[in-house]
Amino acid sequence: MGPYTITYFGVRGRCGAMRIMMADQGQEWKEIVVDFADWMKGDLKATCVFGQLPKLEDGGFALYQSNAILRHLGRNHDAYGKDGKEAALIDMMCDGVEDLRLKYVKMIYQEYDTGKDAYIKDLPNHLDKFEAVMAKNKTGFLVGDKPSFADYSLFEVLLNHLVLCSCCLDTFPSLKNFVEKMSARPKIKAFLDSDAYKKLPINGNGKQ
Ligand code: GTB
Repeated sequence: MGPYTITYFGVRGRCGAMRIMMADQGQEWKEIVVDFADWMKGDLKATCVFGQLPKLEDGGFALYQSNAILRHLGRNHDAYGKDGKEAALIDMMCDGVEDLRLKYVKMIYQEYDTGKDAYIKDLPNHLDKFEAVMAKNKTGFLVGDKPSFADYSLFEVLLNHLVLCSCCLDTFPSLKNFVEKMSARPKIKAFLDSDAYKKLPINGNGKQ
């Protein structure tokens, strides 16, 4: 497998989770950073299956859609459960994270000024579902006893929500413990401390 190359804009955005996952797995990758003004010329867009980024290249194999990319990395790096049932549960949790991510993205890009407070008020009604799964599994991960691609996706979305509202996990002890433990994994810690991570804005419009 590999070498891996991510083509994306200069933000964390839809590539945050896959970068954290590759860092934690000790997998190197290259980045092609696309300037949004260049993107607007349309030549690169025309080559993308859905007219959007990110794109992951795995050697000569090109893949679009961030969650398909996470699944591909999950298969390549043994982060997709130990059997078919665990894989199905990991898919379910990844789709649950995607539902939350879509709400977050809508608020950030379309309703930040008018909808941020209501979003934060409603957030516990979404986080409590992840808290229940995490508390029930007791391993510190959503499914099984080691991180899957759904854990990396949840971790990244929680990091973004802690920037939005620093106390949002205070009533969710299992999620708080999860974020602390994931942040302390040596390769994740090194990545989160790196300029490559810190210099990138979370979102393309500067809101966070
Ligand atoms: N379902 C897809 C996935 O999960 O990969 C969604 C991908 C997506 O929304 N891609 C956006 C895109 O390609 C970028 S993420 N937009 C360009 C287009 O549609 O023509 C959001 C985003 C917006 C703006 C910036 N920016 O200005 O730097 C960065 C990221």
